[in-house]
Amino acid sequence: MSKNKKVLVSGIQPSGTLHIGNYFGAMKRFVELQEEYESYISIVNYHALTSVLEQGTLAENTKNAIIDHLAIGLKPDTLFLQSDIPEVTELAWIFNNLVTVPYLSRAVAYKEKVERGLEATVGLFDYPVLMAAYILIMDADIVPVGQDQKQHVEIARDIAEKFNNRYGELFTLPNAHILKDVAVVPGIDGEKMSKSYGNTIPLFAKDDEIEKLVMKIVTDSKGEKEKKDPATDTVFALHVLFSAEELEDIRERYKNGQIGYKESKEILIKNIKTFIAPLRTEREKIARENKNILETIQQGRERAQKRAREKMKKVREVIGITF
Ligand code: AQP
Repeated sequence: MSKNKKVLVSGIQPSGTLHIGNYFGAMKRFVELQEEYESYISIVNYHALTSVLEQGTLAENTKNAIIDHLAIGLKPDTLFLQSDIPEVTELAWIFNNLVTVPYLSRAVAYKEKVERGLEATVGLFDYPVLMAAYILIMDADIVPVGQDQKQHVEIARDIAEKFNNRYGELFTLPNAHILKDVAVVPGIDGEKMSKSYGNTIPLFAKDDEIEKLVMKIVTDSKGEKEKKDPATDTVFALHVLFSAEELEDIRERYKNGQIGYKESKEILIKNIKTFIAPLRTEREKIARENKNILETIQQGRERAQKRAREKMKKVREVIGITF
């Protein structure tokens, strides 16, 4: 890869079945930008440990997440597991000594997860520091994420500045890369779609699952002939992602009271099925042909390890661990 390319770094937690929010919010851009940027995409299994404690589940989710990324067209040499780069957890410990508890207490995602019932472990609290270590060790210029991760990228930037001020310019300051239209994809309950909220449409859902889930999307109680507001309707928010060609027509029909939610959902089902079918076929093929999925991403692992090791050597020197 060319030295002149800017560096793109991002990741996905194997904390459940990946969904269309993960895809439009982040994964799609990994694929779209992988030639333009020198890209490093990781399945962040140590992050997932903050919410998934069953051994079998974490391993299975991790394997599935690798296959999912290959199925959407990500190149295998771009992909690796976070746990293959132990330097990330090492760097997180160093950063732990730069950030304060009051500063990290401002992290919104931590508060939300605890409010939703996740145990308030030190790991969950420290999640943004581990994320900063991963982003900074790879010297990321841009980090494509959904809106919910914006604050975490800002924390990474703050940590980089603090480190550079204390020890000299070593880390690149990263920027979050967020697209307005897909910043927060809503789930079937209208809240942010999230693996742990039970409100997702899986990225590789089967047809009958798509039908059931879309029919469950919560709407207001307006009748077929009543005027509806596309800006506040979850079904319409998903049309924006899947129904490009019909979008303006559907928008007008909403405003003029010419479409009921049932018909709107039926159109959405048709379009989601059309979108997912080829991805599902590709996924099945990859799962069939790549019996050892870790071998498939070996190059990605080696590429990322080399980069992280070089950076970490410099970090140890400037902080006085090696001399
Ligand atoms: N609903 C969403 N809309 C837009 N982007 C989203 N992302 C997640 N949900 C949406 C983006 O997907 C990337 C990977 O997310 P993650 O797995 O690292 O963690 P997350 O943001 O916490 O995702 P979930 O699905 O909500 O997982 P759980 O329930 O385990 O916490 C990120 O770029 C994220 O912004």
